[in-house]
Amino acid sequence: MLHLVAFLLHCLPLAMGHYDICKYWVTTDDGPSWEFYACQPKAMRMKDYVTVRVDPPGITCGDPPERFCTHENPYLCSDECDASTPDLAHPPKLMFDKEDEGLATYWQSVTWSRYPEPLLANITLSWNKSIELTDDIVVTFEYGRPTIMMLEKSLDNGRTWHPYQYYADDCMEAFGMPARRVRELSTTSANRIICTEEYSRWAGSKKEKNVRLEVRDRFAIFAGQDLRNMDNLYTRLESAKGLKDFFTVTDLRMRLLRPALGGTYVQRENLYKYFYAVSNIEVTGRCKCNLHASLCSFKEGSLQCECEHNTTGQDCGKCKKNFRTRSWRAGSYLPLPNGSPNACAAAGSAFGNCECYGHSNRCSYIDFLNVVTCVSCKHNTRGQHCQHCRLGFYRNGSAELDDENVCIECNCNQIGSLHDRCNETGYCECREGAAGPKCDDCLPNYYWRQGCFPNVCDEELLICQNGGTCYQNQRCSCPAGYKGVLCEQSKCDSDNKACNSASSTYLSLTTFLISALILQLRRLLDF
Ligand SMILES: *[C@@H]1O[C@H](CO)[C@@H](O)[C@H](O)[C@H]1NC(C)=O
Ligand SMILES: *[C@@H]1O[C@H](CO)[C@@H](O)[C@H](O)[C@H]1NC(C)=O
Ligand SMILES: *[C@@H]1O[C@H](CO)[C@@H](O)[C@H](O)[C@H]1NC(C)=O
Ligand SMILES: *[C@@H]1O[C@H](CO)[C@@H](O)[C@H](O)[C@H]1NC(C)=O
Ligand SMILES: *[C@@H]1O[C@H](CO)[C@@H](O)[C@H](O)[C@H]1NC(C)=O
Ligand SMILES: [Ca+2]
Repeated sequence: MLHLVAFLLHCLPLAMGHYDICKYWVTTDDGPSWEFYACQPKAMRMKDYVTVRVDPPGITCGDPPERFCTHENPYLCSDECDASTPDLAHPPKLMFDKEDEGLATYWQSVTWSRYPEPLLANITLSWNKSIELTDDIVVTFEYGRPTIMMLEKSLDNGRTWHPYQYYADDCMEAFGMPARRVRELSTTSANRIICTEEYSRWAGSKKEKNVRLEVRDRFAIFAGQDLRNMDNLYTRLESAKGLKDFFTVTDLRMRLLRPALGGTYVQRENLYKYFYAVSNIEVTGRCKCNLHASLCSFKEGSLQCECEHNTTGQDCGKCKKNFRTRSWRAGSYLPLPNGSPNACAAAGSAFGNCECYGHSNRCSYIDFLNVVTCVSCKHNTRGQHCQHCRLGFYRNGSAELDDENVCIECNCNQIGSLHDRCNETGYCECREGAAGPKCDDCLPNYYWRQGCFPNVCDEELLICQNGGTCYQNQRCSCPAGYKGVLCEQSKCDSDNKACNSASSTYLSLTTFLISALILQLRRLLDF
């Protein structure tokens, strides 16, 4: 039996290519059974599955119709863009059509009639699916490449964006970055974001049309010039943090920041020759299925992995229901050459019958109790089956037991609450005077100051007397001559001596001031 399996493992990769199959039916002396492998879909032309958005509105030429010229023929401005005439229209979809031999079809922007205001356009490509790039992104510009542009990417369907590559005829001037080439990068900098001048210099608009994001050159850092040593690349993708994500996108955005100039400066008297025209955007990649699928299909407007290994989700990113005995894991390229499937396991299939709801992948037998129990429950769970929440956490009513979010932290206010436990709806137990689910509020007639204290004064019942004012419910600030918590006591009542001396000082001060005033008045009058 071992011989046969070994034979198959040895032969499959040669026959089938790398990581092409998820499972294989093997017949052995013990009868037929499945062998499972790490697997990934084939690379595809991703432009066939993309949705595109061009910004700002009105940036596409032809509405109203407009004339334009080319850099080769700047004074023969006979070309016309007219959105209402199919032959003369240049809508965004022409960046993704099949090019017939010879004639290029292209999207075109309005001309730079508003110079010196910049001519800006964003082209956003969305797949609603994680994609792993397998070859260069190649953008083809008719009539000259932009002198400044940048490429951005998103990994979360456009919620957040990150720079991918900068392009300029002068990187320092445009972006304050030194110009670099991908070929200068090393194994430790293979996912560095660079600014390149290679695709932005004027070379005649017919000669150099392409702008690239060099995926192959980055692969070559590990796999060698003709990508012969793919094993080394796969090993690196597995171990180097962030490297795999560098080649993964859900969306791409080209920010066109300055068109081709055809020379060193802009000719204000002929702005009809400045515009963007993109005839093709080639994106080659495969669906990211976490090495759990060899097929990816286009269903209901989106790409979807056809998940194996009892995984599910758009990217095979979780275990199927009832297959959550272990936590979900991505398949692995290692060990070479077939990788590890890291399949999800059905309850009962692995460790006797110990269900851990996916919060633990270890069970242990406790001899003197004669039970099997989950070990090191994760996601803040505890219990024999990781079915309870740890102290200080409570059960998330809208999550199932095998959900990572099943336990929510109580978050009791440390000062306001008696302890950090809470009840099943997240309510903490409050100290006297404290209130609210987390005990971070005070009951009425209490004020907060490192805990809740009863009001000393307020505007209703505990009013400061004799013209005193209540300071933050904590104390009355009393006028001279009064004291007591609510300024209810006259100082004279309680201590006559203090009272007299205070008032005599007061009197003599007044007398002094009046005398001084009279003195001043006399001087004025004498003058
Ligand atoms: C292009 O997208 C960026 C965000 O990445 C945004 O700040 C900018 O305003 C957009 N430009 C246009 C012309 O829509
Ligand atoms: C994105 O894909 C998911 C899963 O296939 C789907 O449910 C959703 O409707 C898609 N969204 C859009 C905007 O197409
Ligand atoms: C997935 O579950 C099915 C049904 O229990 C089983 O036959 C199959 O072997 C499982 N696959 C893997 C990779 O574990
Ligand atoms: C409760 O679980 C749901 C489902 O997983 C999740 O969307 C939600 O964020 C969780 N609530 C909290 C407070 O974590
Ligand atoms: C939790 O405590 C709050 C406040 O005391 C109470 O209203 C709620 O009914 C309690 N929930 C449960 C499930 O006991
Ligand atoms: Ca085209």
